[in-house]
Amino acid sequence: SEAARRYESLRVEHRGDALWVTIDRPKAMNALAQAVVAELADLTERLAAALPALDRAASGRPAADRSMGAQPEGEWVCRAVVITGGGEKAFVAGADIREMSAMTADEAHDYSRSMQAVTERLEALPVPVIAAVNGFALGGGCELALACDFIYASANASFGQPEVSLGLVPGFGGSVRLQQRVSPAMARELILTGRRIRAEEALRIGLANRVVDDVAALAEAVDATVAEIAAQAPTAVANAKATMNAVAPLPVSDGLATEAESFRSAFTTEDSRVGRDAFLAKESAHFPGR
Ligand code: CO8
Repeated sequence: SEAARRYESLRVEHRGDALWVTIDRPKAMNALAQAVVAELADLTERLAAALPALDRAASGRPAADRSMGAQPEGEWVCRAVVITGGGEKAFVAGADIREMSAMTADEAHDYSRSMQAVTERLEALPVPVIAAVNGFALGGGCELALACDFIYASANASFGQPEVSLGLVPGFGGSVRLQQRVSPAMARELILTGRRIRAEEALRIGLANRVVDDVAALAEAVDATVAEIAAQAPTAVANAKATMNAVAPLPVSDGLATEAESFRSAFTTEDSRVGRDAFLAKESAHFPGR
C-alpha cells in the first residue's frame, strides 16, 4: 500500500490487522537522526491521510456542525500501528548524539519541534499505536514509546531519560508525557537522575503494560492484542481514543461533558447500530467501520 512505501531507516509492513513500523538503523541503536524523524513525519502524515478522519465531538466544534459527527470517510488501511526497533539490542537509543553535537541551539530547538510533531501525529491517529519495546528505549526512544497508547516490552528492554547525563533535558515530549504516564514523583526521579530501569520495574511503575520473555513472545502478545482491537467497532475505538486524548487535560466536569458529546456522536455511526443489533440477535457483529 501507499503507507508501505520504501524508506531508508524504516521498515513498514502489514502484519495481521496492524501496520508494523520498525525503526531500522541497528548500527546506531536506531537513534532518531533527523533523516529518521523526516521519514517518521512523512509516514505519519500519509497514515493520517489514508485512515478515516473522525470528525468527533471532542474536536471542539460547535454542536450544529457535529450532527453526524462520527461518520468517517475512507478505508481502514490498518486497525493498529505497532512501533518497534530493528536488530537485537535497541528499540530506540534516543536522539542521534553525533548529529546533535554539530547543531546550533536553534537547530536543536527545531529538531525537538519536528519530532514533537511526529509524536502529536501518532497520538492523533484514529487507531491505537502500540510500542513493542524490544531493547533500549532511552531519551528520545522512551519519549517515542510514551507517545504510543501503551507499551509492551520484552524482558531485555530498558527505559530511561538520560538527557541530564549529556547536559540536556528531554526534548521529544518526556517532561510532559512521563509525568502523565507514571506518577509525577516517579517521572521526576527518572528524569532528574537519568537512571536506566529494567522492563520489570517499568511494569511495576505502570510505564509498560506487559513484559514478556523475549522478542518472539513480544510479537505474539502484540498480535493477540491487535486481534482483540480489530474485533471491535473501528469508529468506536477511534472515538474512544480521541475522547481520552481530549479529556486528559480537562477538569472532571468538562471532561464528562466532552464524553457525553462523544457518546452522542457514537450513536450516529452505522457501527453502533450494527453492534447493538448483533447483541440483541445474539450474533457476532460485522462492523462496517463507519
Ligand atoms: N546517537 C547516536 N549514536 C548512538 C546512540 C545515539 N543516541 N546510541 C548508540 N549509538 C551508537 C554508538 O555511538 C555506537 O556507534 P559506533 O559503533 O560507531 O561506536 C553504536 O551505536 C553502538 O553503541 P554502543 O557501542 O554504545 O553499544 P552498548 O551496547 O555498549 O550501549 C547504549 C548501548 C546503552 C544504548 C549506549 O549506546 C548509550 O548509552 N547510548 C546513548 C543513549 C542516550 O544517552 N540517549 C539519549 C540521547 S539524548 C535524547 O534522546 C534527547 C532527545 C531530545 C533531543 C531534543 C533535541 C535537541
